[in-house]
Amino acid sequence: MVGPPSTIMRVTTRLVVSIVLAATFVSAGWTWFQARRERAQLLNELDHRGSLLAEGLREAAEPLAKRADAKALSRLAEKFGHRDRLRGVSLNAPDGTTLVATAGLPPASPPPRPGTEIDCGLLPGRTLHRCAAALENSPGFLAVFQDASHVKTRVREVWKRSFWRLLMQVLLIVAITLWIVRFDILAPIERTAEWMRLLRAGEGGGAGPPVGGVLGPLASEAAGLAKSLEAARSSAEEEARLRHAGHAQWTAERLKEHARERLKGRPMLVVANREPYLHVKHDGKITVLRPASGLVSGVEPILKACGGTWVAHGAGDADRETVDAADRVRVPPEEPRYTLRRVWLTKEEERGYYYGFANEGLWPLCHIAHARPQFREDDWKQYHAVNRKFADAVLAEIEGVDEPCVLIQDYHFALLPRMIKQARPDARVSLFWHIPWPNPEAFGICPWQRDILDGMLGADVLGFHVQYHCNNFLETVDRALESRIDWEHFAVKRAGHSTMVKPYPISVAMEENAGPPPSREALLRSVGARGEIVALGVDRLDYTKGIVERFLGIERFLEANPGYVGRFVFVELGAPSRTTIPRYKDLVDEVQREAARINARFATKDWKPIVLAVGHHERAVVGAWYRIADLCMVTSLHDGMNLVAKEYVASDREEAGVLILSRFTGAARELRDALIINPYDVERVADAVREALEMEPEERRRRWEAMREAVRENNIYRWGARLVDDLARVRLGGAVPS
Ligand code: ADQ
Repeated sequence: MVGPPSTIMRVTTRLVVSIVLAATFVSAGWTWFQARRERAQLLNELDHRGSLLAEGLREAAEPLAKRADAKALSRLAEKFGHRDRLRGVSLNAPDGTTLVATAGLPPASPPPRPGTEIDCGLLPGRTLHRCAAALENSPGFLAVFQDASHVKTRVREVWKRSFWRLLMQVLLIVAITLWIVRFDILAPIERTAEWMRLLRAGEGGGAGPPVGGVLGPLASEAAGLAKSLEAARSSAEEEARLRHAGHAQWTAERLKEHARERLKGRPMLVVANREPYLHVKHDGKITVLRPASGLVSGVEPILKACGGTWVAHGAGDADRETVDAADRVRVPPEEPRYTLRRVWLTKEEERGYYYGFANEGLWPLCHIAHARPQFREDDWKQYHAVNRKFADAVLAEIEGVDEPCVLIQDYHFALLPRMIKQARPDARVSLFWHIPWPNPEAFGICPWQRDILDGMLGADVLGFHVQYHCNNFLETVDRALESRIDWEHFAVKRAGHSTMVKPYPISVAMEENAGPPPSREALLRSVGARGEIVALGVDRLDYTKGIVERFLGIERFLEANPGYVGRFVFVELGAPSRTTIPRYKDLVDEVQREAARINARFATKDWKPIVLAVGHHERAVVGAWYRIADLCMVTSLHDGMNLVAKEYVASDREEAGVLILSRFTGAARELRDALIINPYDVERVADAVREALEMEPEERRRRWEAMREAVRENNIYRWGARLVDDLARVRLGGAVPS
């Protein structure tokens, strides 16, 4: 236990003394006021009663003055003044000398003040109250005396009552203050100190400090601090482990350091259609969504290290409510390190630029998946206009920044590199193309191919996932534009400006120490699936992902291997995507129709072979499925890289899993120990499923470890580091591309 800190006790004492002083001051003031009121009221009563008596006695007593008949005066006084407080009556000469008086009265009494008919008041220094009334037919005056000792007593009582009340209040205040300090401040501080001690010793801390209430805000800050500390510690441990193992593996920390050193602290600017944090409304509250994206995990560490800005389309329904006047918001929300600058698009712009030219034009153009690209003049205009809009936002953000670094992402922004470079020749600009690049004949059908190539060649560094896509790009440029291709260094020289074209295979981070494995039964139950062998598919519902081809392979597998009916289940986590485009809507129907047809063929009373779980699942849920699936199937017809394949391999599983992987993915070039298939070859897909399920455990383990080693070596942080390196190496000062 930690002893009560003396500072807190000092503060508490000060607090108590201040409260007591304040209470005493207020109470004394109030009592003084009450005592005065009480005294005035009692004197008033005496005045009133004395005046009545003096009035009543004056006429009858006047003759007694001449006779000096004290006895008669006493009788008279008793008759009139049979009252509690009456002490006596006197008749006095004009100078105050008593002529005749009842017993026990002073020998003289001051004459009434001139101008008063009946003069009442306390006699100075006495506990006597006197009312004097001038006689009517002779000089002199009549005085009525009353006992006023009760006035003092009552006033004293008021003060005494007040004192006891104050004392009770003070005791209560002290007790309550001590109670609050002890249980609401000292106890949580003691618990937090103990929690911090354990944290420091590396023995706990995970759940955050065990306090709430008034210290709640402090607690959540401490929890954030603890999280950072733990992350730093585990990263340092990881570094130490790798150093010990002689590895030079890339980690988020290492990438941060590397970026800081290579970019010499220059801020970085990332442009992507997708934002790293979306603000959305959920149950009337604004929450933050982090999209599952390889791009975000690769680029964010660089921004966290160097600071800078991420420019993206603000697509969350509460995005506008969370930005400042310049459309900026600091992120990550829990520990702001860089700025997210949101660009707003109208419905027409989104339709033309995003759904139209990017996803109905460029997407099918670059993927060989037998979907006809749609090229509409209007879409192209919107694409151009939105690229201009983003260029303006980027230029505003880098104004005044010396040699800024701009990392542009994907096929949504083919025109952006040139727009930026023309306005800012001193900027280092890269464009990373996340999807494949087809051969020159295929790309040549695009009516605006020259504008697109020209826009892209504004970049200093141009990246694709694999060398094959780089080669296709260089050949396309060779055919379509006047330029010089340097095949030795993979660069395009045009009008004095050079663009380096290189492969940067994107990747994921390895999942380490993910905790106890999830419950297989609970996961299967959550989607209404049954089966002792689980195969998994995770995709955006996109026609390039070969989902229907996968189903056909499963159908053939069950046909050829009936022993697996009732035992094997395939679960597809399919996220609806671009659903306003007819081809995508048709695909959802087709996928559902095919699953229903195959299920109808093989289903038993309580089992079916294909379970569709359509929806965008939480990252943690997808991760849990990776950990329990015996087999993961990636059957893309064409795919730049495919991160699902790598995510499965990177997952923290107890048992080795098997990956079936399309040869038309970029990932197939690295994960050579997967079962590589051609998704159009239904027989081979079916064979691969059987081969996966019947593979010798040793072989399975060997392949699994080899694939993990490949992902560990080439992880997402390495991807980011290589991009940063090449951007930092760019020699500025060449001719400005015009
Ligand atoms: P995508 O075509 O989106 O990416 P992919 O690389 O497989 O394809 O990445 C998909 C991501 O979305 C993965 O992180 C996956 O976990 C997640 N995801 C898929 N289905 C999901 C679901 N139902 N619920 C939740 N999350 C889901 C493009 C290119 C790829 C390239 C990447 C990165 O088409 O070739 O690999 O960019 O460069």
